[in-house]
Amino acid sequence: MSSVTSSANTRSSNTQASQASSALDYDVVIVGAGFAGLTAVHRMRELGFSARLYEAGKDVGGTWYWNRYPGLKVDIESVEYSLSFSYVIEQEWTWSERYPAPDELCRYANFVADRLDLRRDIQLDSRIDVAEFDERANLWVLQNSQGETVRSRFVIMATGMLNQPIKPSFKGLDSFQGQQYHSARWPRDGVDLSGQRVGVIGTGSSGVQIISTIASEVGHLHVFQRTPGYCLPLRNHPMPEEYSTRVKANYAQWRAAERYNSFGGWVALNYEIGEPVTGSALDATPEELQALFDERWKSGGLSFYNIYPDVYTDLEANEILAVYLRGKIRERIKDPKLADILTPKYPVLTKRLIADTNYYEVYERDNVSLVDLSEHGIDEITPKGVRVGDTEYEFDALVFATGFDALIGSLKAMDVRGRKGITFAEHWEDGARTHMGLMSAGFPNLFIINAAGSPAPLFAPVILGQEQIEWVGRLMLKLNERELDCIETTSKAEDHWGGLCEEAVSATLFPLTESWYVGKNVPGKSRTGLAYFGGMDNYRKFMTEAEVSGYEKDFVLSAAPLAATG
Ligand code: NA7
Repeated sequence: MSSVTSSANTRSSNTQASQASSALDYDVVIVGAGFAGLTAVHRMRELGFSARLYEAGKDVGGTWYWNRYPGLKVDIESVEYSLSFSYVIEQEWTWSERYPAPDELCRYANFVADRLDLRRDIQLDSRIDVAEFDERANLWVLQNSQGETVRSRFVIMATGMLNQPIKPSFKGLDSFQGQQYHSARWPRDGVDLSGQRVGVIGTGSSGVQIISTIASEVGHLHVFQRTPGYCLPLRNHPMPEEYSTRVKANYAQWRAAERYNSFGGWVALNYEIGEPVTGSALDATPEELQALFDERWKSGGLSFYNIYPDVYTDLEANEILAVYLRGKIRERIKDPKLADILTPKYPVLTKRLIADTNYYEVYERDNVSLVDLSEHGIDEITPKGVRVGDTEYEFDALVFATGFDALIGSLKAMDVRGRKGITFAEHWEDGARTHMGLMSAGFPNLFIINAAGSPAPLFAPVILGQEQIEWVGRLMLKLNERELDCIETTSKAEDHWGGLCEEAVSATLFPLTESWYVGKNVPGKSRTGLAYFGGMDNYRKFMTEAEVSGYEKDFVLSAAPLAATG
């Protein structure tokens, strides 16, 4: 184990070109090499902090390193779903498709790591097994899967909001004798499903993309659907050169539009920057509604998120859009009985929209069957397959597209011990507790990116992560300027933030639907403090207020003398 000499070394290293006390001591350890992690390495380096990033995967890319299922496409345009802090990256990288696939996203992450020379501060294939706060030394002591121990003053958890896959605890789950796959942990070398009898459980974004892609390859496919989604065409295709050139020439304008759009993305509407929609759906004329909806339908992807604000808060307004989209779904399904089962009834947008490619058309195939679980769920997984009521469906392979323990799962699964050895699993036992989705009480100098308590579910995580990391960087500089060692939030601040989160989500229609947005996809999971649904503008105000007030409210700053350890 390395020893730490004094706080002064780490405190001043941003002005003295990274004077970490030994090769294994850093101002900041960053966990996770997704877009947020890469951003953090770059930013910390710009500010003069010594940083080391640890990544469990063998390559950079984060979510897109792990998520490799067939047909995966990100449903946000590639020109938007990309990092905006580097002009060089923006100009030198050209996307090949309107919507990126994981391979291209990983190539992009590699390009960023190489072009910005980030690799020398990144350690791949290295999982952080334990992170423990040393209360005597005001330092984090972290152990990685290679058996190394490193000490850092700060920790940035860039571990992603949709990273901890879940499988429902079906009776007999382990008895199945065929192959089992989870959408989020697809074998990197792919799976040959040709001619096989395959069952897919789950029809969220992952299930829909998998089903549409494997239907033509498998012998027979059974789709187990509990709740149908609102699927609308992604309309992916090769990137038009003219569009790419135009965006690059005006990237600052595009980025500003993204940032200040309430959803942080989805600004492209038929390849133009769309204006945010204001006013009420209830005040619009039928002609205005039709024109707006048709324009979005033609544009594809998730452009329907840019809609009258009251669609999110008022059932009557919501129903106007829901009726339109249900009609579009029914137009795509020939069999009216099938259309009944595949058409969603819940308020639109309260579960994530699904951008599909020929999904409903798949059900015209003779080798695809839909099993409706809305009245009667799966009773058990058997050695041969899946039993629903009296029917046993036999499979060679089962695909679980059953989602994630969103927003809190990654940190709860890690052995991160704050003050008094308390872990996130313990601290968040009854629900997520954060202040502004950035810090948790009892975890000093540890920052959480794009996770619990933040607006991440409804705002582009790439942009949010960047803004959070910039906020954290400025905070670290301020601590140094004021010769302080430590910042932490309080239980009272967490209560207050949890209350604000609850107030914001209660003002919307989201709680009416069982989705990961509100934690209802995991039995017993609380929605308290899970995410901030009050809008990015308001979230920014909280971040700014904290900063301009010198972190006096809702944080505790300290300059405790450090005891030498090691
Ligand atoms: P989602 O959107 O959480 O979808 C999970 C799916 O799994 C959904 O259709 C669930 O049905 C279904 N599910 C979960 N448990 C069961 C059980 N017990 N029985 C049957 N079906 C079940 O995860 P995805 O991976 O598709 O997408 C996650 C996000 O990634 C997505 O929103 C985008 O942001 C990208 P339910 O709807 O709960 O009835």
